[in-house]
Amino acid sequence: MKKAPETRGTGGEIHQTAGGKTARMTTQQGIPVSDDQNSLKQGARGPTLMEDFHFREKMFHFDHERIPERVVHARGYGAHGYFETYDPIPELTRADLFQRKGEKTEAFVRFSTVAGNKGSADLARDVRGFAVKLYTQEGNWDIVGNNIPVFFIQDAMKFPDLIHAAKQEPDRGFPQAQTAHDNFWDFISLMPESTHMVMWIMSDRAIPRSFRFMEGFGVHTFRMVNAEGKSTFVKFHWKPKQGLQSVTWPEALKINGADPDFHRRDLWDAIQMGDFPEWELGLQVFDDDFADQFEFDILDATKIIPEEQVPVQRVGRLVLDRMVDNFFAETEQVAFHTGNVVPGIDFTNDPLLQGRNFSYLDTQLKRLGSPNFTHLPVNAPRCPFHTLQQDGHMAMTNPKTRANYEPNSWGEDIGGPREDPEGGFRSHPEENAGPKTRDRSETFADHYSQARQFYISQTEVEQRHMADALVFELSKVETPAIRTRMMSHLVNVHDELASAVAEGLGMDLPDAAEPAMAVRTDLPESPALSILKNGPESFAGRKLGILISDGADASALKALIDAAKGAGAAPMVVGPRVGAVKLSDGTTTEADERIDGGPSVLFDATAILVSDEGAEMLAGMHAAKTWVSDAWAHGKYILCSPEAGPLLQAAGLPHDPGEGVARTGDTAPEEFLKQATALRVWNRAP
Ligand code: HDE
Repeated sequence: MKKAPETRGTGGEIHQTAGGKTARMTTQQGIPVSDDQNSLKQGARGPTLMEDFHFREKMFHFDHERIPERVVHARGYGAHGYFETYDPIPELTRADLFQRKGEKTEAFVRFSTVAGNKGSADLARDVRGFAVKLYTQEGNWDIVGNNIPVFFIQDAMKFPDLIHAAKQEPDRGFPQAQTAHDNFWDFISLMPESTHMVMWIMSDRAIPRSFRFMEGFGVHTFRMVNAEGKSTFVKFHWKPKQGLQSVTWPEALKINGADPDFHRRDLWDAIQMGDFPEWELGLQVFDDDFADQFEFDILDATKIIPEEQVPVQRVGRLVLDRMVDNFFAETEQVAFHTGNVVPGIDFTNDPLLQGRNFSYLDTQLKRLGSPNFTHLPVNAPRCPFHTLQQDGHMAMTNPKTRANYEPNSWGEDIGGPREDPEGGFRSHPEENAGPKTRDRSETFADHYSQARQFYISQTEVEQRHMADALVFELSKVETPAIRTRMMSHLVNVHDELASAVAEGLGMDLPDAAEPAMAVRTDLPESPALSILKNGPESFAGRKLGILISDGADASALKALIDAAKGAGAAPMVVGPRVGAVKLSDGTTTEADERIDGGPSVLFDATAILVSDEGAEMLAGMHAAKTWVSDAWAHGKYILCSPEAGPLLQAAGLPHDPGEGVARTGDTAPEEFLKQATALRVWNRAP
């Protein structure tokens, strides 16, 4: 029988090793493979033979590639980096990583959404996970936080209910990665304690521009304990050096279609370009006296401590400078756990934190399938570690000692590790007493005052976005009684917000839900809670989309690209084709994206550099018109060449486009980028 013609490509099978030689393909057992294209058959058209161990092993392994995705935070993206300590803080904590100025501690961070499945889109309206693993010299310390400093519920008992309500409804299996459905709002409207969190998730915090432009929070109150055993309360903050930035909801909807991996790609691009994102670790430090006189309970995870009341003290910086080598090995298998604390860090009795400390090990065992998940490189400590734990599935680092028990009378070499009563982790000896009870403390009863404080701390634009978000979400709720119940909580938060939402829904304002405690209207505005009041100081780290056509002014294009790079931004050229676009001086340039593949919604600011003929040609293209009309409608800053007129008009822009639209002859590229630091012209943005 004739052999089928060779179908192998010329590039795919060449795999270079570090030494420059092509690596020889083998099975998992190291047996060299002669043919990876065809299974072993009895005759070319005959049955496949059972003895084909290569086929069997390959298929067996493939069939077992998937592990259970995380029950929450399934969709995530991780990167490596380091934490660098500013000044030592031994007075606060004995934690080793804070003892030496300039010390660098290896770090791994995983960002995530909460509700969506692993394959869901990045721009879901959702909380973002911000989980940091610090591989310190005294063990791994995980700060498993979010980009929002409060949570929906006060007691871990309600977590499964919250997540069940937020995820797809169990009978129909949808909606995916959305809170805009009956079950979510049904549960939320029956849980007044979630009202403060509702304000945050209905704000633009829930649709960040990227991971690089969002804050992180440890949420709970933790303790720091110094060498003398003195404990101080602490809340953890991650402050992005890039400034805060979010997108708007109409943009989020479009981004999810144009690039469902928008946040992943953003982090990948930035790190590959050497533009390493940074956050400063901030501490809000306070003592028992403050805790006693503070308006709310510091153990209640639905409350913040305003930064204006307890300032955030910056003690180090986190830099992400390396992407993973392999997504599965690192990002998928990384196992965070709130219980991973080091000497000098300790817990409080926050009932949410206590519940979390119990939960995370279960989820890791379920996902990773073995109690030895700590042997995986991404999870293993970087400092020496010695336990007497042994065996189990996939044990890779069993103790080498004779003794696998303790106490033992074996000598130093084979007697195994010994406890360290002085240097080992010791829990803060907090005294607790009281009856065994399922009560919730009365100090947790105020559910609306800080929700109101959050609302009044926003700019008008942000307040409008919150009202719009509530109208969008509640419009997707099919059961009127749920909408009404939810509205009854909003009435307690703020009249203006409640009225705007009621109007948007076309319903009358219901009576206010009976608050367990009177709503405080005396809490002052906290500017730290607004995104727009904490935006970037420059256009650095942002993306500029430059739409060009054949005949575009070559020198204007070069000047703009140079200026953007000089400002630390990433210019991207969008053209009618990705291949050669011919410029005014006869040279050609390649576009990074074709117009429909690189819509303006993907960029922070835009430029339209076209020739007379180019403008006419693009004015007849739907994708080009949408590119321009979206840039306009989304309030983007736009720099255009004088020839762009016909395209702007075809896209429906007014003759005098007003603020935020500059012309290349009148405005230098550097000046334009300075203006674009404001990111949006809000009076024309959605
Ligand atoms: Fe989590 N959470 N959580 N959570 N959480 C998980 O652990 C849980 C909570 C957070 O990138 C799970 O490894 C309970 C608050 C992040 O791998 C699970 C409660 C905050 C991540 C779990 C909470 C978080 C998780 C699922 C209520 C912010 C992703 C997969 C008491 C402070 C970590 C996993 C990563 C993941 C339990 C509430 C943050 C099931 C029981 C509050 C960032 O163990």
